[in-house]
Amino acid sequence: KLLERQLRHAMIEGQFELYYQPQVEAGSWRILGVEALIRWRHPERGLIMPSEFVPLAEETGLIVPLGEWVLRTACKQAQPWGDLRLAVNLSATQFRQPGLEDAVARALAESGFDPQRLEVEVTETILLQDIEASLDALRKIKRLGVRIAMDDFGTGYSSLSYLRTFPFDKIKIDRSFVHDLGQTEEASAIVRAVVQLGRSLGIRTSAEGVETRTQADILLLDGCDEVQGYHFGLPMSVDELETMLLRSG
Ligand code: G
Ligand code: G
Ligand code: MN
Ligand code: NA
Repeated sequence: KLLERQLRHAMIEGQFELYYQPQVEAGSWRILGVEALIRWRHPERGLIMPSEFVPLAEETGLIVPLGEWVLRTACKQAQPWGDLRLAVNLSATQFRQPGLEDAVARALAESGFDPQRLEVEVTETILLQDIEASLDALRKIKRLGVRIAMDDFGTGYSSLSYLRTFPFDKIKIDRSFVHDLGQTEEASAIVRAVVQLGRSLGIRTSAEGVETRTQADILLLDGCDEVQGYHFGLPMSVDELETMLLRSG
């Protein structure tokens, strides 16, 4: 209850910030885009990570207005970043609320952001609720020209049929598989299988949580299209990202 009150207060006071983590093309190691990740700049406690407040924001429904703030802010901030793509995380709770596609459309319109540059990341938890409603919302978002990525792939009950049913453009292989690359042959076999699956369905594959050069090299050999992780860049503030973009030309 206390945390919930603090969350509401934080929204009114504008204590939330977005950090951005690079998403990189395998092989060329060029930055293709960034993923927006929310942070809470608490006046006393400092920077608070999403694991400490996003679950409560989801339970209380606060994630709906907060998620709209994320969409609007990310589109506005990323607008001047050339043709960099922008990935934004959406919670299952946001799909339970009608009008998610309108919120996406408004964020795009307000900032004049090219819909082709936007990608929304969803986890399979959206599939555990009203599938028809989620599918309808995803289709409407896709009709705006926005891409859809399946986040944390392989962690839950991911049924292969969902890949056929839902209009995913990208699969993000969960970092638990990436962690074991170079240590177990099975991890690489799983990555290759997901890449093959993606290719036969026309879906790009990305790997999360890449922390070493060895992991990156194996992912390239296994055929992953994109990589993301501390090895290529931490989530960073707008200032840090813009400095990095200037340096890399
Ligand atoms: O860096 P990291 O600790 O930022 O993120 C932890 C988790 O919080 C990730 O699973 C991520 O998907 C989630 N998360 C980060 N930012 C957002 C956001 O803006 N909206 C939602 N719904 N989840 C987010
Ligand atoms: O939306 P998602 O759950 O994928 O959010 C990404 C999360 O992964 C964020 O918490 C981010 O800080 C974290 N992350 C990003 N790169 C790495 C990495 O290389 N290693 C680990 N362990 N976590 C990472
Ligand atoms: Mn994500
Ligand atoms: Na993820």
